[in-house]
Order: sequence, then structure tokens, then C-alpha cells
Amino acid sequence: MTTIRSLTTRLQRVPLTRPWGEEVTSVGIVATHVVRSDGAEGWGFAWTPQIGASAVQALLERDIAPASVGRSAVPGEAWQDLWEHLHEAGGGGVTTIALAGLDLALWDAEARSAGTTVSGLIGRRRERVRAYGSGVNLHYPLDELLAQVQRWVDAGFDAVKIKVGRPDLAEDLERVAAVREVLGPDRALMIDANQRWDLTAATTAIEALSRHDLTWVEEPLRADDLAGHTELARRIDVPLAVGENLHTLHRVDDFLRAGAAQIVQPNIVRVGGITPFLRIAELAASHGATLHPHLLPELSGQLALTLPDTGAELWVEDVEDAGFAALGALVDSSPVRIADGYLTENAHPGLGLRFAPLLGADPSQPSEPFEPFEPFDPSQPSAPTA
Ligand code: SMN
Ligand code: MG
Repeated sequence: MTTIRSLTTRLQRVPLTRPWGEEVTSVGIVATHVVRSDGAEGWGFAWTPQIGASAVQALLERDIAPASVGRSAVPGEAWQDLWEHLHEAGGGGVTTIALAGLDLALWDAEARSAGTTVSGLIGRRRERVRAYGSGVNLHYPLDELLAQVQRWVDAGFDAVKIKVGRPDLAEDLERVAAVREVLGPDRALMIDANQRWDLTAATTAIEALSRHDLTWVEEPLRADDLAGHTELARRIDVPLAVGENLHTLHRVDDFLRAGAAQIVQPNIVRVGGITPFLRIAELAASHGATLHPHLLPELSGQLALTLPDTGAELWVEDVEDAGFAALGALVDSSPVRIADGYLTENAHPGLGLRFAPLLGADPSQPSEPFEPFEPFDPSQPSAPTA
């Protein structure tokens, strides 16, 4: 049996050329490297824009590496046991984000050692998948927002997503109306509230905004609020999309069973990697729900190419200037290409997503061992709390 010989990590922040807000000027990456008992190597990553990157790295180094060394390196085989191992720290969230770092590296190693891509290993079922233009643009003044929408139109996207949830609904109305004007009647427009509303505000806002022909409304309420989404879905006609903050198959199942969403958007890293993502895709298909993977198109685009045709649309999300290759974060060129509103794969080994160390060190070298935390000294008084 091929087993996991080692797992090492490196934490880095990738600066964004187009900040996602005043405080979001970079995203956290925990780059992972696996060596198998047969000597094959794989590279993966965990991702968390603002919160928890050090916790994710600590889980990988302190809990996942010791529990995974010696286990099967076949992608997916160790996943369930490791998820159960981590579960007391939470069924989803930092635990699954960290587990993705191992899972992706194992899929990468398997595909590289078979001389193929991950989509080739799983079985590619499509040559291309539709992509939509997206932006983290709630903070943009209206003229910048419209210029961004025009860039998407010029680039050939026929579906776009913008942020809503400004403090005053009149501003959202003005922005969505103006964006619809730029798009014309035939392009699809989606809105994303990023959990900013409560049930009353969401009902009022969506009723008002829906006159601009919306393809979906994303995360109108706190993502944890299953009852709220169920009630909102009963009240409105626009399809509801959730999933970038649902971390497990069970939670996605809860939403679909309750009729609380028609569209699910799992984030491959947040759910724990490719292994659970493929299970969630099957689950969504069994519910007749539409699945559009959240963000990370260089990763989710590759997986989207392998999903069976369920008759539903399948779109990947291209957030402007957020691709890891475009941000200069990868050793190799991008494993995918997005042009004229479609994503296709470029030739590459494995996942083709080796993160470059920030100062140009050799990525084939294992990362520095994890810095041990300061040991707790019981003789020292703890810092006073305010
Ligand atoms: C989003 C979430 C996290 C990072 C970037 C963008 C957003 C989206 O919710 O769906 O695009
Ligand atoms: Mg979103």
C-alpha cells in the first residue's frame, strides 16, 4: 500500500492587486507538500482570506500530519477517518479548510505519478465550462462598479455577479439598476449579499431588486440560519444560492432537504478538498439542485470539467484579478484559461497549483519545520484582562 510519508506546510499571504475591502488587501495561503512512501510528491493548499490561516497551519502541522503519516496515500481513502479525528474541534470550518491542504496534495501526487491531470484521473466529461465575471465590489463607488461591469462585457462574459447590502437599500437599487442597464436584457445578473441582511431586510430588498431580472440571490442571511433561509425561500421568487459557508455534506443536505436553497456553491477548500466536493456534487444532483462551485476557478474549474451533465447549468466564478497565477503566486503558469466566458484547461501535471514561496526559494524543497509555540510557563502571571 502506498502511504503518506510526510506532510509539510508553509504559510504565506498573497497580496491582492484589487483589494476586497479596506482591510482585505491579501489572502492567506497554507501551501502543502506531501511525500508518499513510493517517493511521489504532491502539492496542495488551504486558503482563508482573512481569518484563521495560522490556526489552519497549526492543525495541519500538529494534528493532521501526525495522524496521516503511515495512512493510505490513495486520494479519498484516509479522508473520513481524518475528518472524524479532527471532529471535536468542529465538523467544519478551520478543520475542513486544513484537511483540504492534505486532500489536494494527495490528489495532485496521484495524478502526477500517473502522468496526468487531476481531471484526467477522475475522468473529464466536458471540454469547457461557462464562467461568470464576479467582483468583491460593495465598497466601489458607482462609476468604478460600472467600469468593472463594462470590462466583463468586453471580455465576453454573459453572466456577472455583484455585491449588494449597502446600508441604504436605495443605493443597492440604484447600483443594480445601473448595472442592468450596462448589461442589457440578455446577460445574466446575480447579486450576493454576503450574509448582510436579516429576514425582514432580505424580503424587502429582494422584492425591490428582483425587478431587474436576477438569476440568483446569494447568501442573503447568516449562512447558519437554516430556518431563515427556508422561510425566505417561501417568500420570494428569485432562486436562493448558498454554500460558500456550508462546510459539510450534511449541512448542504440540510439546506436542500428543507428547500432553503435551489443553488449550492461549495468552496472546494472550505469543505475539505476534492474528496468531499465530489460527494457534495453527487448529493446536489440527487436533489435536482444546481451547483456552481465557489471561487478558486483554477481549482474548481478543473473539477467542474469532471462533473456529470445533470441538465442544469454549471458555472465557475472568476473574481476579477483574483486568480493565483495572475497574482504571481504560482510557480508554473495557470492550469486553466478563462476567455470569452468559458474556462478550459491548459496542459499541466496534477493540479498544477504549486505556490511560489514569496521570496523565490525553491518550491521543490520541503518547507521550514513549524515554529514551536512558546511553551506555557505556569510561574508567569497571565496577562491581565481588561
Ligand atoms: C467571495 C467570498 C470570498 C472571497 C471572495 C469572494 C464572494 C463570492 O462571496 O461569492 O464571490
Ligand atoms: Mg458569495
